[in-house]
Amino acid sequence: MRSFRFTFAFVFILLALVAAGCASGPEKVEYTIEMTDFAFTPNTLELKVGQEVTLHLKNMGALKHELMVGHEVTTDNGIATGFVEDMFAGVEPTVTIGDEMEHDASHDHAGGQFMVTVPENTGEATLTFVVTEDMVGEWEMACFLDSGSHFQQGMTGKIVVTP
Ligand SMILES: [Cu+2]
Repeated sequence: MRSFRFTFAFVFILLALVAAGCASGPEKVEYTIEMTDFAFTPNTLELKVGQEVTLHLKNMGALKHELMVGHEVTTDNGIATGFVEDMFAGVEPTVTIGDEMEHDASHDHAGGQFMVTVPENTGEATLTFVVTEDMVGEWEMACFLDSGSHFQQGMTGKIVVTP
């Protein structure tokens, strides 16, 4: 009788462990990035392939700001305009600005690059995406508003993606 109860407890624990293992889908991580005139805080994020990432952007500045993530800055007559390569190429993050789901926030920048624009004075935006293999590497995040002047004043950061 005693050994029966012991076996029952053992099987139960085993089932609980298996259930816990199955329930762990993609790891979910959330970060809040504060935008100010002219910085991202924190200005470095480390992400891993497979993670479901939610970024909360809060604009505490007096000016409108945007977030773009890519490689190699493009310039037009000396003005920084965006990136040659977009970290979100082929990915459609879910974007909410304030309380509203934005359908045209993504990939609407020149060259089809992804960007999110956040209203000034405590405006908020949220984006959610899953980190893909193609994102592995080091990326720059930046705001190119006001003819690239935010970028020039240091509104940049880094996203490091590891396998
Ligand atoms: Cu800006």
